[in-house]
Amino acid sequence: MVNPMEKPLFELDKDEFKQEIVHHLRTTLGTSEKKASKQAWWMATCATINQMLFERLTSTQQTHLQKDTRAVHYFSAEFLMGRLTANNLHNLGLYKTCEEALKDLNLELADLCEQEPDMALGNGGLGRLAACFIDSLATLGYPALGYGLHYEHGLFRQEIRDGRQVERPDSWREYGNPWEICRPESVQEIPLYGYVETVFGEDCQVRKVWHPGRIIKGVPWDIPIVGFGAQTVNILRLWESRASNFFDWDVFNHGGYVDSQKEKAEAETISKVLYPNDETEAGKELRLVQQYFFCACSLKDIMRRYKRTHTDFKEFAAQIAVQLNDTHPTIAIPELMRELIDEEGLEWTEAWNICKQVFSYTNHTLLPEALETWPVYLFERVLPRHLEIIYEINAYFLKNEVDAKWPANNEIKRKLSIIDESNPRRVRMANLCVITSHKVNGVAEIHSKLVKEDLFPEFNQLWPDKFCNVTNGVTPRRWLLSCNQELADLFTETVGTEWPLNLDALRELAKYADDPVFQKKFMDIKLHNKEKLVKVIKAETGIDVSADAIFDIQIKRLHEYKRQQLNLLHILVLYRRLLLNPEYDIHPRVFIFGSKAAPGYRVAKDIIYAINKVGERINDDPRIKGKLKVVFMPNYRVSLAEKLIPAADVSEQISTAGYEASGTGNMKLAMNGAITIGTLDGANIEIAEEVGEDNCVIFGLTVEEVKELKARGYSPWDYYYANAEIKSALDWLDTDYFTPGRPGELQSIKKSLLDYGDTYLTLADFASYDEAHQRINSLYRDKARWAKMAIINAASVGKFNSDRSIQDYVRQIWHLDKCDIS
Ligand code: 475
Repeated sequence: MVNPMEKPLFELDKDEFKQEIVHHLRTTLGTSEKKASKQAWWMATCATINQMLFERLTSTQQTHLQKDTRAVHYFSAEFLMGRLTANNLHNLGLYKTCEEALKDLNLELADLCEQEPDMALGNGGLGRLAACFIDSLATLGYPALGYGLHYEHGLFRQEIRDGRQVERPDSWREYGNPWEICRPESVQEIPLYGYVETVFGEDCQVRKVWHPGRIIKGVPWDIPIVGFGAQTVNILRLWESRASNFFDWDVFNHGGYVDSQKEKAEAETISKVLYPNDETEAGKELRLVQQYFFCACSLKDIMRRYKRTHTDFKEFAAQIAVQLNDTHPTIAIPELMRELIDEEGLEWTEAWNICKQVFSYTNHTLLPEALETWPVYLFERVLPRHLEIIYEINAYFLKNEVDAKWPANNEIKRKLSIIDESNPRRVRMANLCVITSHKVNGVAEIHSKLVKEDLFPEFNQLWPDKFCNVTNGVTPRRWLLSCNQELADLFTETVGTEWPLNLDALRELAKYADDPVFQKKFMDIKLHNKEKLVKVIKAETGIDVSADAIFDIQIKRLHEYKRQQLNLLHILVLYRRLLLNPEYDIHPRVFIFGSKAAPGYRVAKDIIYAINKVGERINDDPRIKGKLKVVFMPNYRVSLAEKLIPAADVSEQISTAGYEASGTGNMKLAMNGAITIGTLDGANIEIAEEVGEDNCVIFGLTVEEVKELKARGYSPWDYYYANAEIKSALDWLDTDYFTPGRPGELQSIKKSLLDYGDTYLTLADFASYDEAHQRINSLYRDKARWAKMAIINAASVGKFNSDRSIQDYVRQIWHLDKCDIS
């Protein structure tokens, strides 16, 4: 059945599509139908899609140039794109046409899509948010560019060996990637290192001249970003570092082949790998160089494009908005100052006024270990001119803003200064962001409130209008239409074709929430998705699970604040209850985890090990009759999320209140009809508001209660001694029960929860979490009740469409106009 929603934009029918694929197989891939591998078929399909994509890309770019549109430039060290084939087909309105064309060739589109490696150019939430946002910007028809790094190796591939995480390199473009286009005509040269000279010019002006020690070449790769409906195709531009030709030749001509190779290797190192740290600062020189490299390339590119239609900088701030995705691209601020003053000859205040209008900053985390600071000595060596500019901005700010508001208050000056005067002195990137940006936003209501009140209270007093909230969102095209096609078809049948653009249209579904016929259709699809996942689980882990069990899913980066250890502790308690009482009344449950740990984060890796070891014992224990299963899915990534989310019954969102800025997996899971078990943290609060407290299961301490408990002095030992089940479960980890012959292997979990003070209040929330799970258990037993809850969840999450987030950014921060593409 052809989905009525798809109006093929390009009048290709199935047969023509088929001819094109075969044509590309022969002429682009140089093979034949008889010999072609799946990989070749996939590439030929992509080449066919690109024919249409490029046509729209060109018309979009031409129109933007002709109309001289204002655009937003989304600067992000990460874009977690995942796979693009299915997504591009859906957005072009050609998915079903392509599927049928391939069927005629005895090929499965879904199967070919599996050939595509994930573009894992990000760590987690922050990077995936950037990917959803550029999808929404194109869908809504806003002129926008994404700017980032063209990492040769994305986030590591995770293997599990004897229960432990092993990191393997990711090579997403080993055999070429059909979605990227190299643009040699837009190469940039980026200076680094060296020294600054003060010169007296012929015009009797004193000037700063930076004599760089190295020049690196930046090569842009464009990924076309097609909006749903394919009117607009924007660009994601990622910069690859290479040795500058100039340097190569110099050394090479003097016979220094080896030296020139070294130079080449060093230059290429900059965009070689993504730093695998999430929510922590890398603090490494290479990281600073990466940040500067992509920001400098992007700003030069912006200026080059601006100059196509302008001769001075008077219109610059009216034309250009730059959004800083966290502090990682902060160096763009002094770089734009430097370009405008040193290269373009503007006055300092002129340049500063432009910067203040151009930049805005999104904060994604309150964790102190994530707030970037750089040693001054490092800055001095790598970016000497930028350090001078930062000093000037700081002096100007402290004198004109801080001293004016709090005269002669050195304590406040010390706190707000861009320079932390401790030893060694450090540059605080977040302060530079807040001082420059015209808007600073958090990513969920509660988070934005904490940004104002706890993280930047004095800045908020100085500029109360600067701070705002934009609650995160996710694209329903990828996270419902594409990943859960059966459910998408049911929704289209029921409420019409409009919902992928206006997710609020799904509100209509609530009318059918009590209808047994609709409930059955809805739950049959869930069951079918679970059956598909059962096969994936078997293939990936060898574990047998039943689709009749409750699929309880926690998928996110591994971090103590996200509390995978709370989930594990609860599993241990359930297991013990079942051993003590084989009749213990629970509906069979499969606990599924997917998570990567930062390679240097010991406790996080120990938690992965513990989940696997506890899982092995539980999964093989005949005494509990399959009532409990624990599955750790290796190598969690976007494409795996697309299989897990449609199959989830329960969504675990159990961070300590006040620590998860927003969460976005919580939105994707609710959108696919999973019931949230969650704390009042991040966007969970807003999800609970939208779906109603009856349709999710909330537990645990609130932000205020967490603060009070910490202020009172929290001792996990109190809970350990007061709750016999907690005590038994934790003591169990000291034995060799889960690691036969090797006692003590799991002790670091217990240590972090007791000896090291349980920073994230796992034990304090345990009883409440356990009680919440008992509610889940009894709710699930009532099939009609559960179906109703699941339907209401899917019907109520319109707010969490990333299109709404983008509209909020446009209204509050970017002030863009939509642009029709002819
Ligand atoms: C929050 N990543 C989520 C999501 O707003 C939120 C940090 C340093 C270096 C590399 N990556 C990071 C993050 O800080 C991150 O992913 N933050 C997440 O941003 C989108 O939904 O609550 O934890």
